[in-house]
Amino acid sequence: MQTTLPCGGGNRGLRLLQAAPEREWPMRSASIKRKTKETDIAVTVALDGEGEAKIATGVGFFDHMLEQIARHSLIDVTIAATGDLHVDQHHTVEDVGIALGQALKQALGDMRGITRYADVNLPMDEAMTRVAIDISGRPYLVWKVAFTRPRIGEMDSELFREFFQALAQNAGITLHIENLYGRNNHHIAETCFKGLARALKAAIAIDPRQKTKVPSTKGSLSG
Ligand SMILES: [Mn+2]
Repeated sequence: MQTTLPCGGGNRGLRLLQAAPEREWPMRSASIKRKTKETDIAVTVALDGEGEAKIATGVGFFDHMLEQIARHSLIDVTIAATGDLHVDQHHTVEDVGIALGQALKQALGDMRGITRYADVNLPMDEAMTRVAIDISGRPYLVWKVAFTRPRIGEMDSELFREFFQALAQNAGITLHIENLYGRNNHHIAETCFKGLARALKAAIAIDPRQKTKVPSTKGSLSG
């Protein structure tokens, strides 16, 4: 019996395929609006973005940190937040963590194809922070970070933990952040955010060897 190749023109069919590459994976994105008596927040994320950031929370140093998340995860992030900053920064920082976490969770959907686990050691001058992440559907934060100043810029240092707690809880991720050493409080804070960004970038990346599968022997990461 004679076999014939489906494409008679040599590798012309292959070249045509290469000339019109199609996106294999739909853009993973989400928008969240969250309004309470304390804060009014709008967040959008595009996981497969280029790290574009449009951030305005009314807390300058916090904006600087949130921009690091976008820039180093390559997630496009917009955050517009107005809050009761006349009380203090607590509600605004925590509620941005809640809304950003909800947006990440919604954008990840059923988590099909993701790498799931990632860890990074993130240096900045004299400071080093380790961040490990499991996009598990099970929220948990381990926070081993100490600051020696009550504020960085105008931001209250104790609120960093509140932000990461709200983010982990609402994104449904297990998140371990440990500052291994460091002296400058600005550097220590920045390594936490950049470390989260780089770990997130790796953990949400689609693994081409399992792109149709949820990375769990349970077959589900819904928590
Ligand atoms: Mn900085």
